[in-house]
Amino acid sequence: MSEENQSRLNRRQMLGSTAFVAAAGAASVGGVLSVSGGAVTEARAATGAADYEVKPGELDEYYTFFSSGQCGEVRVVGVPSMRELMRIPVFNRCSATGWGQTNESRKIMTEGLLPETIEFLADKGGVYTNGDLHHPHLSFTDGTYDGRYLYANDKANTRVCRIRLDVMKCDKITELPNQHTVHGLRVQKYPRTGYVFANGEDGVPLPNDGKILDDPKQYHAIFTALDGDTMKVAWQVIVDGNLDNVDADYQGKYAFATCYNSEGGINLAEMMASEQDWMVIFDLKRIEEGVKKGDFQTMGGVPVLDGRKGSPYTRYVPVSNSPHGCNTAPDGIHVVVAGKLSPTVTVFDVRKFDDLFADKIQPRDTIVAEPEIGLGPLHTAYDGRGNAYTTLFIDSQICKWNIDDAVRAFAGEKVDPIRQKIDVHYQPGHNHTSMGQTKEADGKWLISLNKFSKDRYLNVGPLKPESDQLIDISGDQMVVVHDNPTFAEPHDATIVHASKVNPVSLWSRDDPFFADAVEQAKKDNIDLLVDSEVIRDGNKVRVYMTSAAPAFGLDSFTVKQGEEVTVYVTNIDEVEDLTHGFAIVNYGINMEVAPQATASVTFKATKAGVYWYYCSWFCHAMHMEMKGRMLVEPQSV
Ligand code: RUQ
Ligand code: CUA
Repeated sequence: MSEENQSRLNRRQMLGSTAFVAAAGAASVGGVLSVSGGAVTEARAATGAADYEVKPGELDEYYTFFSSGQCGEVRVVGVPSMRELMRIPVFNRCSATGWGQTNESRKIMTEGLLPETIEFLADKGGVYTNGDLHHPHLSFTDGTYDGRYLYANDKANTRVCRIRLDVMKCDKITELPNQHTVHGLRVQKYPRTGYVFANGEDGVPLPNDGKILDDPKQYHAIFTALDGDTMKVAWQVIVDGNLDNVDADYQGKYAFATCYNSEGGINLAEMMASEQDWMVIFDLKRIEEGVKKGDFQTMGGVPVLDGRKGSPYTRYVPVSNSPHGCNTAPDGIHVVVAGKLSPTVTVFDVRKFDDLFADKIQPRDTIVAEPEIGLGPLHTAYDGRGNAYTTLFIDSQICKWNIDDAVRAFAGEKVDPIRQKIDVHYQPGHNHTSMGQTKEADGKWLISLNKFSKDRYLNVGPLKPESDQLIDISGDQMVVVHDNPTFAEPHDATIVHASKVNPVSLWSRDDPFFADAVEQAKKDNIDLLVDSEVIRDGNKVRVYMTSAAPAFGLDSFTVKQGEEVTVYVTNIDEVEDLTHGFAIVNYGINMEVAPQATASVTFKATKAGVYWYYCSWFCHAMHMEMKGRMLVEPQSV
């Protein structure tokens, strides 16, 4: 740490960080203007506490889409209240909604799997039951969110998902061939999404069929671009090293990824051996031309180009060992790569990438700043006023620094880019600003996603929650205004202005989500909104019933032991927020049926006897009575 930073830190510690910040805030009461980094902003009053409170009945200004790590779902949270609004199951199974059990969800979970995975899962229930969802990112049009989709990765089983933001349900899951894990995920920002970029982290033999095992020289990591509209793989590129995080420019020309393990090692010592790793830059036009020219091998049914060092498709820029975060600034010019093991961040200027690919400059010539900001820098967020906010994992702090000042300091001027450091509790990974990953960054809020909560909350045993902290960044000084625990393990979050997302309240009857059920009903001459009927089709039984608070269309239905039963429930209530459920006691079945939706589940009636089914989502004063009986005749009868 520089002497100046040290004295800054000492001074702050002397004052006590909270008292210092409160004092700084108090000075701005009454709308006093303060000047910060050349930008004049009206500082928020006092501690900001009055500003973050969302009173009962009031709505939040932002949606925040949180990942949930090894829980495998996406969580929707309101900012600034930090209230959890919804959970969207994706790679997990969900007891409340029937995700992983309904035919509609199972189709989404299985149709994008590779043939070998379908075979692998055949005796395991047909679907993966875990996922590790790290990076949720919305679709863009012209540099900002368009409210269509949210994409996210599954690090555990190498999948990419898409969530429809109109109904807040996952509608596509694609497993990536050739690749072994997908870690970083970002989307094309311009002209639109477009591509979804998925970083392959681990290297394995290609193909990974057991013929090559303990020969790490023949392991390769893969970079994938999916088509965000079809969710099919557009192309893949073989790279050197392990890809970590990825981002894209605002021009639609390049994607770039941090890359560790340039050594090609297979254990910690080997992976950390050399002083430098890389940022890898992908030239999208050249890659598309390469695909057109046929400069690829087809592997796993997709075009795979060779993008290893020396390839025309990529450039490898040396940066300090094991870089991590990779974040494009809303100015459309700067990209910040976090040093992790180095106390520095490296700032690139995307305008120099054309010259780099034209071999007019050297890789390191694309770097325009490299400020030392603190220990363990991981991820960077932006306020749209020229400032960057980088998490310092080891220091347990957020460092606010000015990009232009860092560039000037790199050019030799005597200027300290650091504006402020604030303690967070504890060990932050990602951080995020409101709209900060778009060209519409508004500089109001920052969330610090802290990996450890330690003593911050009531003790709940050896397994502790994580800790999210909301920080007001609208004024001259950052102020922590709220913190809350979160369950495993939100890696990442995207803060989106509420005006960008417009969900519906009722399903449309022609929604593709349950189109299969509608089609089957048509074949069976069933009007799903009217009829409740049992159709027998050989060894298969299709049970159609409506649900309208507080009754199902059928009081009972009868099947034979051993028959394959599909129950289709249609919620005919045309009422906002009137969701029904359908659960069968001792048959392990439950699903959500939201207003105007049809949901279906298929099972074998292996147990004879009387089985009550009931509505599992509270819908009416007589919700307890909303039930019926499945009568399973024993096989011998
Ligand atoms: S990574 S803590 Cu999975 Cu987003 Cu950086
Ligand atoms: Cu229908 Cu509860």
